Amino acid sequence: MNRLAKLLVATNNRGKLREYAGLLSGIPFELTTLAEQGITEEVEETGASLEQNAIRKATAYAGRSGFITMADDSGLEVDALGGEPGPLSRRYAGDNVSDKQRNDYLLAKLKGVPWEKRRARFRCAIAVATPLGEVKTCEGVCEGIIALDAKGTGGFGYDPIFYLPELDKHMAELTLEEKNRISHRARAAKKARRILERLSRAAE
Ligand code: ITT
Repeated sequence: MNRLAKLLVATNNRGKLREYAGLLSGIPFELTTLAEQGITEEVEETGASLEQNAIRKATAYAGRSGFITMADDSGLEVDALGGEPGPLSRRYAGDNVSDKQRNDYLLAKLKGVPWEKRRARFRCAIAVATPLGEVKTCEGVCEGIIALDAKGTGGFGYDPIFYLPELDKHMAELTLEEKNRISHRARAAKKARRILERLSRAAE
């Protein structure tokens, strides 16, 4: 039997890695990580959009590793803040702050904003790049509401303050499997799976 080609899942975020291990199960690649490959360089997220940042990360790490590489850039868009923090989601509230501090900052910004004006969405842009520079992208969105306070210990990032009306739960109250059924990343990964299957067939 042929050995499976490797797919580098290029993220330094452990929460994302845990999710991708489930979301990509059964794909025709063996998953590897930046840590496993000993790659420590960070790629700056200087693009104007999530998609541009995902492309920057995927192409840089594919060139560096020699493996087909997948990267995602994700963000939270809050309607009452004109779509902020968006692509700036990681540095919102400043560098080197904890997820909790970022969540507190966002809740403070929305202080006094009534429930019906707290609509928001998570967006995940995935880019899949080959070492030769070919790149494909896809996207997934998950709609919700910024809650009045934080709840739950699952997930990561903004999950504790993101309320899902259909489930009557905050994202951080979901198990990994539940989040992987409905999240922005799950929706994008479903499309990425098709891109990866095509790449695998083309390499046969
Ligand atoms: P990599 O670039 O290494 O993948 P990152 O943590 O920098 O990891 P992003 O730039 O995509 O990832 O994330 C921007 C911010 O959005 C960051 O604060 C994350 O914690 C948050 N975020 C991303 N995905 C999320 C999710 O599924 N749930 C909650 N918050 C999320």
